[in-house]
Amino acid sequence: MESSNAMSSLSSLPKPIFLTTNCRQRTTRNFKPLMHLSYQKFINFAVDETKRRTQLAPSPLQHKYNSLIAMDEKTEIQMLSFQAPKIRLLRSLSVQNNEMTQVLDFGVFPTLEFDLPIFCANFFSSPNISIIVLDLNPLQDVINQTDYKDKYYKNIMHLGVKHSELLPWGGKLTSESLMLFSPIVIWSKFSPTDQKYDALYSAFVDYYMTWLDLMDEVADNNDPSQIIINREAQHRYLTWRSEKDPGHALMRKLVGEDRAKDLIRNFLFNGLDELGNRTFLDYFPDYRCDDGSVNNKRSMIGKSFESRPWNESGEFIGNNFE
Ligand code: BLA
Repeated sequence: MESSNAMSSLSSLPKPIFLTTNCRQRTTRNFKPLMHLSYQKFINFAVDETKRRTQLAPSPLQHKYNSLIAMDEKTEIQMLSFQAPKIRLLRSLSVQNNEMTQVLDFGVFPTLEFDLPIFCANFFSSPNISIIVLDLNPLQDVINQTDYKDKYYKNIMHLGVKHSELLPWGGKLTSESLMLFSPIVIWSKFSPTDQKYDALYSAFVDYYMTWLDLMDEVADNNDPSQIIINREAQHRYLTWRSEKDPGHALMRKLVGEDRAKDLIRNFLFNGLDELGNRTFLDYFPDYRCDDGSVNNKRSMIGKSFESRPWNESGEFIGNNFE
């Protein structure tokens, strides 16, 4: 229900007129202030805090991916990317349309020596609805692999309990997404209000500080077999999200098919070409059509989990995929 509302507010976007990758080219344009909700504060906090904790350097991607004006001429897309000794890629993409849409896709991918979770903040807001995913996405299966789950999540379960009070479970979602979520995931949908915005910022700060603490604490693991495991886990994650992420339809509407494909593959989920060569169907064979192509449904199982499928101690309690 909500998803069709979210998408219908986008259907008025007109056809392509203007597109640039250089932010300086648009400085003479007169952009009105955005609706008061903005995710810029989140990005500033994360970048400043990361700089305080590690040597953050611009990523080679920054040169090509920095700023775009969408085809409607009024939606701005800003991109930032960095790297650091323990960070393969920190990247942020934000979409700001002063009339209706604010989006943040902020992710941090560890270097391959570390099996650290992936920091994931994906927020979509229109005037009627905000759709939120905030998590430290696990690199390993946290439903069956308790050693990995205990290593990273046992001591931080309180975060999920605390922040899901004001940002409660958003109801049924694409069931396959659960394989990428941790027991502390915040998945929520609500009407945007100042109170929710503040709650989200507070959760973002807590989750991000926690990720940075994990980064500080994690020890190098130069065991080649562990690095291979970490590489494949990141590659599988990137493969899933680059093919099935729910934001793709909006990206295509904003910047067109080719540009969206490039942003998704080479910026948002960078590493697809470098970290492995298995295909989507190698990892997710259930999506194979009879003719060998990838089923374009987002979910083969459908939507599940009306309520939070993790209990407060991090046990998975959502056995019913219905
Ligand atoms: C909807 N985004 C959603 C939903 C989820 C996510 C769970 C609800 C629909 C569903 O059940 O799939 C987010 N899903 C995730 C994330 C992971 C996942 C982060 O598996 C990763 C592990 N959202 C964005 C961006 C855009 C965006 C960048 O993060 C747009 C550029 C838009 N998300 C967006 C829109 C919807 C949505 C428009 C509603 C449309 C829909 O449900 O299809």
